[in-house]
Amino acid sequence: MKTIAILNGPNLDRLGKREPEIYGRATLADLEAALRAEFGAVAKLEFFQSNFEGALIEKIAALADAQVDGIVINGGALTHTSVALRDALMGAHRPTVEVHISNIYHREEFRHHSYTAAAALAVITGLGLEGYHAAVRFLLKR
Ligand code: CA2
Repeated sequence: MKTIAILNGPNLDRLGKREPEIYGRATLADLEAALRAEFGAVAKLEFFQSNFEGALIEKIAALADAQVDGIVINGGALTHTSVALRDALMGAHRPTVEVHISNIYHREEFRHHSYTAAAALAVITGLGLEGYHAAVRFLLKR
């Protein structure tokens, strides 16, 4: 059975609790339940959220050492700021899909650039939480 890690960065623990017009009403726990409902029988899913850049970097290194089969990452705002997160993903050499709930290209210009996208096989932006499902499906099929 393949193992797929689903990583969420800063403030995504607030999903469903604020800004529903941008991010919807579902919580991170709802997302985990929905992904487990769709993929739980065919994949081992590992969830991790942190508001700390270093914690995400250490998690990515641990996942690389464990040779995880795929990484789905929504780095939150770190997407647009963190060379360190990009280096961690680059160094992990694991198949990675970057997900954004909102369409970052419909938003402020500072969100249009992703430092981490170059470390990903694909970027999904604007599909809401469905983007995580598409990312896991893609990683399991390849
Ligand atoms: O659209 C996305 O998924 C983002 O990665 C979300 C980040 C944002 O900085 C990126 O530009 C795009 C922000 C996540 C904050 O999420 C919240 C959810 C509910 C309430 C407050 C923040």
